[in-house]
Amino acid sequence: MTTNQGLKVSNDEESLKAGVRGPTLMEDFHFREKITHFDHERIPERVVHARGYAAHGEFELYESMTEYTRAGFLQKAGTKTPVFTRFSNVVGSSGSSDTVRDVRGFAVKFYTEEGNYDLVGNNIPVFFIQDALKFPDLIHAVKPEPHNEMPQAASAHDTFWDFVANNQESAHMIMWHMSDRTIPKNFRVMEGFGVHTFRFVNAEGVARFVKFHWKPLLGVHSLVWDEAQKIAGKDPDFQRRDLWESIENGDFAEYELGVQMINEADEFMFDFDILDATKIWPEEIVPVKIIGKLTLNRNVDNVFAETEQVAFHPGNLVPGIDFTNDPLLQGRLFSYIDTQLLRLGGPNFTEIPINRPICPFHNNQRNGFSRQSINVGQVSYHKNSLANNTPSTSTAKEGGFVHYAQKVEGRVIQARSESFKDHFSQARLFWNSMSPPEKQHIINAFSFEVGKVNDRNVRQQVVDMFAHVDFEMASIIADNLGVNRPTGQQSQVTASSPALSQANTRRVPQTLKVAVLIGNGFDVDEVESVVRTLRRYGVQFTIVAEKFGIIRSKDRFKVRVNETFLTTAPVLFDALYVVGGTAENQGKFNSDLIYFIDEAFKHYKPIGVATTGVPFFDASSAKAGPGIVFATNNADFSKMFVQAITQQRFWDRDIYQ
Ligand code: HDE
Repeated sequence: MTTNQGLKVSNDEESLKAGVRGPTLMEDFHFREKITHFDHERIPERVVHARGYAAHGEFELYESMTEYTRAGFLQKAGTKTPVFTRFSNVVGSSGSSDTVRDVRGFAVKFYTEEGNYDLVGNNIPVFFIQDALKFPDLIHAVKPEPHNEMPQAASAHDTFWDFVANNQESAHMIMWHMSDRTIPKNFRVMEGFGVHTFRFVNAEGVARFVKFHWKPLLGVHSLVWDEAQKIAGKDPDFQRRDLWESIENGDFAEYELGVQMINEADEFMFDFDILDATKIWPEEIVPVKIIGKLTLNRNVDNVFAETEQVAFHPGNLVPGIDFTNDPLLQGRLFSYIDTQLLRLGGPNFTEIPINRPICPFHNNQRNGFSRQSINVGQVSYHKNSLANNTPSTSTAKEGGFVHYAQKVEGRVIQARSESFKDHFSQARLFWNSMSPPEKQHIINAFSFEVGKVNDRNVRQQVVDMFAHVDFEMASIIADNLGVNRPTGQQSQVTASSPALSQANTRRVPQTLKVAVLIGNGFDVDEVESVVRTLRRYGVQFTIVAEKFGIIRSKDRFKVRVNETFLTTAPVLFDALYVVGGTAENQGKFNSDLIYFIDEAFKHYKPIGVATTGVPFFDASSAKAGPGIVFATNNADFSKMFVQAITQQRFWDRDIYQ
């Protein structure tokens, strides 16, 4: 151990004192250096997206995109680009909980040979507002209320819903916000979206409008709200833990990159404005072309140095990718560098290792707080002759970034385009696209969120607003909230977009987590064969019992316990395997095990019941039906159980029977 000056330290236990019971001395430089550094350990958290978690990985291109863009990392199939991806919650402080109802950030930094390219997206394809000028209002409304700093990490309060009702451009985003998308199960099973319309520009200078999508290979899956709330207490780190552990286990998070493209000539062909960030381009109208894969395969070494200090900026582009006039995007181009200057203490944050490009970089920027580079030589200006006019600029052919020569015209004006004024058609398209259980979840979410609003007038305004999306939905919500049923007209849109429903997503058993609830006296042959099948399908299992240590089967076969009924919880698993046992069919063991069954049943999860597990199942409030698989007299039990696990939720289960 040394001081920061490199001096070897002889004592790190006692400060320097005048006598063993005397006062501490000012001249104890080691004490002062250590405490001073500690006092300065915190930096301001991000004003939004404060709670985040990140991992390293790579992006591999499937097919050349030369026809559409000159971006170097999109030219040759097979090209691999290192990436750093940070997922985040928008509203909560950095110490809040993972599973709250919130939009998730999905920010990817590509370290390309042509410089860093940042795709700073969210897990929802649209946004609350259309113009960046309104961002501080939105965030002030959704953050904890200023007079009492409550509630933390939640949109269920008066100011947020007052904002919504009085800023109706939020309608489409609110439908997504009330859907299962804002309670993703973990980062590995959520989509990502660039949200804005960008441009691809090819070597000939031909441009196309483009939207970016990340599609998880495991499908899109969510928690149920009761589960999300309980996990927030049982394991506030649920989603970061999942990412960390999956990567440690070699189960890398994988997402395919898709692009939707529209020719410049077709800009006005749609019944929405393609520059409006409150609109999607339905995939059925503009197909998503899959062009590559992101794999997150390495955890960070140090969360502060990497995850906290990473600085994303939608303005970090490479040649071949450019902006559009989306007014939300334009505003972001100012905000991100501005916020990094405060958060990271000056203009040299690009020199922090996680932010540094992997390609060489040279310019005449100098000095500032915490400068790392030692720039040599006499010259720090352009143009010059003393250094042979270096660093020199590059032409487009040499790889220089040349802004797309977009034609602009018009009057300087503060106004919203007429084409941005339809707020309800796509909100209704989203509603039309939901499966019946998804619709019910949206109604429940509205009833919960707006039910937390104290002001009756705000409740009424919300109900009246969402009658424009669906009259019946708003009427049910009105009844739940104890306000008047709405009057007014619902949108006439009848179209739907199947791609928006999670009911149509991919389902695979790999990496799903099963709790094996077990006690002494189980049947080893039966359990072993099930566990073998789970392993074969990549399903993970945890042995959960009343106490840590060893559990013994009827014939004294030993199993080591991983978790106890106390240290874990049913909400932390995707499915249960109820083995029970014979010896302990009484007291606390019974009631703990039955609690697990009741919870998993209520959360629509698969439950496999071993022969020895039947008495426990019978004693619970769960009933036989969808997703409940019994081993008794069932030669195909293991297979059927894995099928049920793969299905993940059984929405047709009647949990109120
Ligand atoms: Fe951000 N946003 N944002 N945002 N945003 C920030 O930058 C901002 C928006 C997004 O993991 C801040 O470094 C404005 C849309 C992500 O580090 C800040 C507007 C989308 C992250 C900021 C938006 C995003 C941020 C805070 C309205 C999806 C976290 C700290 C025009 C496409 C990145 C920081 C990370 C972070 C401003 C809207 C995504 C203040 C003004 C739309 C994923 O600069």
